[in-house]
Amino acid sequence: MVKAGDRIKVEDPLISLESDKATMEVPAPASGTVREIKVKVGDKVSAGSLVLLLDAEGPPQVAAHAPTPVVSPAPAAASAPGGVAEVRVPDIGDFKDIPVIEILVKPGDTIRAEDPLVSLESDKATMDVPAPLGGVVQQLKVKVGDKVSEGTVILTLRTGSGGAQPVVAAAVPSASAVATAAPAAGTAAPSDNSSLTPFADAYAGPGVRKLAREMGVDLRRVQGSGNKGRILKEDVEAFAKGGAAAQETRAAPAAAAGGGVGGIDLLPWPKIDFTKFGPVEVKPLSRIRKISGANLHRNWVMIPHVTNHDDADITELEAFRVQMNKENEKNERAGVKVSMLAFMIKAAVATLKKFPEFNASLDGENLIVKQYYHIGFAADTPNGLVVPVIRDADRKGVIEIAQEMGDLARLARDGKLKPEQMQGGGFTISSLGGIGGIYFTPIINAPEVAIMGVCKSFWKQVSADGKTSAWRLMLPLSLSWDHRVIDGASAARFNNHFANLMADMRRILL
Ligand code: CAO
Repeated sequence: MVKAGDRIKVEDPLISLESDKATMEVPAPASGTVREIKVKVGDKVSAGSLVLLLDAEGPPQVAAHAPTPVVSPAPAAASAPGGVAEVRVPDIGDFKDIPVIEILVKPGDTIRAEDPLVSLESDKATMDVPAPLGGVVQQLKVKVGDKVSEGTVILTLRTGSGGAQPVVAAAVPSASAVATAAPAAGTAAPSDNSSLTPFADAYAGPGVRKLAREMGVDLRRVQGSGNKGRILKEDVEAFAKGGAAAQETRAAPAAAAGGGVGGIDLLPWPKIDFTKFGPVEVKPLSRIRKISGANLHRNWVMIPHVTNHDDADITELEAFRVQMNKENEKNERAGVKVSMLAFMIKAAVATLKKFPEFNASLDGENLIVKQYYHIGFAADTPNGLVVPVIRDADRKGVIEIAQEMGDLARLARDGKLKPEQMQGGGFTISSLGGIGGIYFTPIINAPEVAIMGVCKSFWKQVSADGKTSAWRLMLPLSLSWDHRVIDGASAARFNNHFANLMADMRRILL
């Protein structure tokens, strides 16, 4: 990455090494001018091999540097650096058919050599494919979810006039040359911003970004302690352990007087060798679970949740539903099973119309109140939780919703949901009704501000006058809401209204 005569600074990357598992950069131990390079591409090196001679400015800050694994493939080759170049997946070792998990650029973007273009994720590593040269992105040839191997064309790049010269190797990665990648909001799914990296201006390598993604850390809030503010693994770990406060303290000591503001001061996670106590099996988390885990963690920590529990009397509605499903078996709707959840989606839409602040998102000091009614429902799949979205549920009937829900739940279980089928939700229902339980505290699916959890209906003896009573079928409701946006009184009214609609769906017509 450097040549004789280059002036470099401490920690600037000098050479890249690649083992069968990872690519590593060897950083400069001191600032100075490169006198002579002692290795060439293809040479094999080990700890202690002489890499180059440096006329150092001042004493080296560290005598020898361990290589920093960055798990990043070498730059891809471009076929026509003068006009339109095809950028292909470079040699990525033994990996084949690796899914594209993020597209970090879009047509029209001006990019520089080494800017990351797409992220790939195998079960072993996350890799960014960097631009082999600068130019303007002309056309994307892959999309999120596509599987790629060495040689697959990722995009075409216009490299004509305007500073789009082919670049040798970037000697010093610039702050924008290393973008970050973090999953988008949404309880379980890459959602609205799945096509663009949300933290494009954070300066961190792919390994660090992967760690940040797994730990649910927003890299934009992390102060890098490396060269030129580069974010290191330790910075992410410190931030996740409550270092946010410590980090922000460094920037503004006065703000820290209260202690822990902006971060959580917690003990480090216990590291235990469980084999000391008995046999164990190590099972890597699925991709969905890792992404949903990071999102759920953020939502749980960042949103002041309150959950209100209530019951809806669904005695008549359940009788109607059972009767309707029986009739449907004999008519043109045979095969369409209408579930209680489909009715709940209609009741939710009508309730959101009455309480619009529940169909909203916080954006700084503004509340974005949605005028559309896209309702997500949590679906349990073998790989983890996903949240498909029924769009425009206000314009659909119960049967249509039931049908669509069935299709989406099937796609979810088969792992075939498209990102757009999990985007845009304004409110989510999480039903454990088919399984059991009475109440639970669902975690809000940010950037939404409320979620309705539902458990298994149960028979309860109810008295309206304290003298007589009757057995009624009750549906237990658990509404979690964001206390920054909603108050307890509104939440109680929301549940009340929802329950009244479930008790008598005719009220929706009023
Ligand atoms: N009370 C009692 N029984 C209920 C019920 C309720 N609230 N809701 C559904 N049931 C019953 C149905 O009547 C049906 O019984 P039969 O098989 O005897 O007809 C059975 O449960 C299955 O219901 P369904 O097929 O209609 O499915 P559903 O609409 O309840 O749920 C789906 C569909 C995709 C939401 C569900 O399969 C699922 O994945 N649920 C889990 C969601 C989840 O994990 N949430 C937790 C998120 S927090 O980690």
